[in-house]
Amino acid sequence: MTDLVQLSKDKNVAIITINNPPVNALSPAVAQGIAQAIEQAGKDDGTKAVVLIGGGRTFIAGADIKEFGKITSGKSQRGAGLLPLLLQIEDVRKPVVVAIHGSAFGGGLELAMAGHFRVAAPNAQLGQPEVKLGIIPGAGGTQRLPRLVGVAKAVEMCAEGNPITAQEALRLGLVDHLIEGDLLPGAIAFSREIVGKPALKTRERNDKLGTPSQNSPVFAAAREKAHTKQRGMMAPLAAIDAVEAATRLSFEEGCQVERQLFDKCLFSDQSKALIHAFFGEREVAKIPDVPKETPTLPVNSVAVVGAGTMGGGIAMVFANAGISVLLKEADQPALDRGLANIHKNYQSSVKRGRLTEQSVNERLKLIKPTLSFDDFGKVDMVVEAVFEGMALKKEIFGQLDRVCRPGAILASNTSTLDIDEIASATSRPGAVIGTHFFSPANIMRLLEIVRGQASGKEVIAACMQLSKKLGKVGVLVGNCRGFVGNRMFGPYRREAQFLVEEGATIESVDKALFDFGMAMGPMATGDLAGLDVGWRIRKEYRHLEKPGVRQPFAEDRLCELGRYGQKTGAGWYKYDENRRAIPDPEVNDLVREWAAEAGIAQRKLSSEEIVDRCIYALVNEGARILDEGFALRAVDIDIIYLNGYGFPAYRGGPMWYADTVGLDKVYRRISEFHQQHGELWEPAPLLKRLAQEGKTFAELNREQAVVA
Ligand code: 3H9
Repeated sequence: MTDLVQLSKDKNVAIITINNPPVNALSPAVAQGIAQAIEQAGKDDGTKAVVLIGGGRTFIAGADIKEFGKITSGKSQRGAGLLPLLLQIEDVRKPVVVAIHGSAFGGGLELAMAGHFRVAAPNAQLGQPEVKLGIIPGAGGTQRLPRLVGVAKAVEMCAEGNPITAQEALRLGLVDHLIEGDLLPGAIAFSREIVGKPALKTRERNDKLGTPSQNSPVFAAAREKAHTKQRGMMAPLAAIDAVEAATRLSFEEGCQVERQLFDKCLFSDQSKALIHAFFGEREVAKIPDVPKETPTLPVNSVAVVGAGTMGGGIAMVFANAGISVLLKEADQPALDRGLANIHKNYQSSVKRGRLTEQSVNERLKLIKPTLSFDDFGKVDMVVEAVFEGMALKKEIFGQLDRVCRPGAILASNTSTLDIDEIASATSRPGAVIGTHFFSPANIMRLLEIVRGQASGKEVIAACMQLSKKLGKVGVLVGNCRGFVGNRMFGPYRREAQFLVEEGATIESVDKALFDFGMAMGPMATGDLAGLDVGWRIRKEYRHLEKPGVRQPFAEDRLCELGRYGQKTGAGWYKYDENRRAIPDPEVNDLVREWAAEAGIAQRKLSSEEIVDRCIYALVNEGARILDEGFALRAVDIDIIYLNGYGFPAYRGGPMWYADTVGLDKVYRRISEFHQQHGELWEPAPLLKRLAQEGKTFAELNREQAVVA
């Protein structure tokens, strides 16, 4: 036995405990340890039953994801996997009771299903989340799960990847008993009760597998859903195929189909990208000069200044996390409008079944409207979310400096303005930081945490920790115009406009990027966010534009016509009363006229060029940001794009995507654009260097990690 797995005994019950912190990942060594323990317990005449349990905070969170990279890069061999171990457990002639707390995910649930009985702590979660990593269950999960929970639920769990609660698992028959109180003694007592009762092998249980006429609509509906909700992803469809195999073939044949599909997914670019995203999401929490041990400031109460769309959304984010919020506006009508919006948003969650009336009422009670700064002295943190104007922000921060207690965090939700200048309005710049939420704040997962020159480490650590509590992915960025996300989005949307001005239709630009996997095309995104936002910023910064350098104009012209996007019922598209986009040929004609006036030659543009121009504009700017040190690692940029800009997760983010294309190729293409379109396309020096050295952004991540 290894140190990772211990075998002990409580009278006639053998106890196998897995200890592979932090999440008991089922590495090959753990699997080997379990196999040895099962063999030993099986041979021991004094053992009447076996309890298999996880030590520490969880059962088994799945196979060791790090192993997958070793297999696909050829560093280790893909052996027989876990299947033989699971057969060994199922075949042992003593009942095996699997005791679950924390998470039984992926290979963890697959192992649990090979046991003869499962008991669980009430707060346990069970799931097959593999599709979120671009793979499918690879140890019989697609074959055993339908045998325990039925085909429809198994398809849903394997194709969508969301976990279920212990209570639901009990109802479905995935768990046999819930144990209140201490799990191990409860599991031992349960195992004594079932000694002598029939111990069924899951793989031989066929009663829930349904008939072809019952199953075929289930699979058809699941495929349709996968095509819309997990657009472009191969793993969900493979998972459905594998579960379907369980209903048509023997268990052994089904496992073979599962294995083939698993391998196909594992070796795909999609899975590599999604695994990159999984580890990336955890990597961004690691800040070299703000280590885990950094003391943090508690955030148990906050105030939000501004009850507009962003301020109201941010107040909801805090209330959703159980944190009380003072919501301040300048006058009663604005405050009333803000509160009405919050009520409306919560009501729509109730209508969609996402929240109950009761939980909404609890959240609403946490939001305390105010017109004054009177109670600001009591809060741990303030988030300013007023109109984007430096003078106003400085006035507010001056006021906050006067009213907030020492030690309070003073944060701005600015999306572009200089945090240091904002901080200069206070006597405590160390307390000032940017917390850039994304709209709709209560939905989007990204939180850019903007570090000013003086931002204190404990302030940074507190905001990073807070992001987790709020259910957000916090990414630390530097203080440059637009920070990381919007700074890159500028060139992306600029190119989209250029393409339209050069002859592409609005719809073809959106379609090409939608087909690439973006949640929305760039023109539709502009209409959603409001075209006037960029127009105002461009007007403010016009003096910084270099003479002779091409600038897009179509969007400014649309704004001059009052076409601000969805909010005015028209922008690049027209909108009906349900805010559905309707192509507007008039706009395409107008752009053609304006282009003719400006002397821009018209041509046909392929979807490949559309994608390259827009996505490589992101990559080139991302490389500059990295070089200038405004993002810590390339993966930080990827995580920003995956969580705040609708970049397809299965492409891993813009920098990872560039790696998969090959940086030499990307560099060559950008150089072509540079020649054709001039200085806006000058290749970023870092991209040039990596391309010439045959390196990738991912390698740079690793080099930087070593330095850190
Ligand atoms: C699978 O099982 C395939 C099978 O079908 C078999 C095929 C043959 N492996 O998330 P946290 C690390 S595929 C390796 O911060 P939390 C994680 O990187 C797998 N490492 O904690 C982090 O490391 P660090 C299916 C893993 O409490 C640390 O553990 N399973 C794994 O917020 C703590 O993680 C899944 O997809 C792993 N499986 O959340 C589940 N899991 O500290 C993936 C975690 O160095 N895991 N780590 O940054 C999760 O969803 C969450 O980690 C969990 C805990 C909910 C369990």
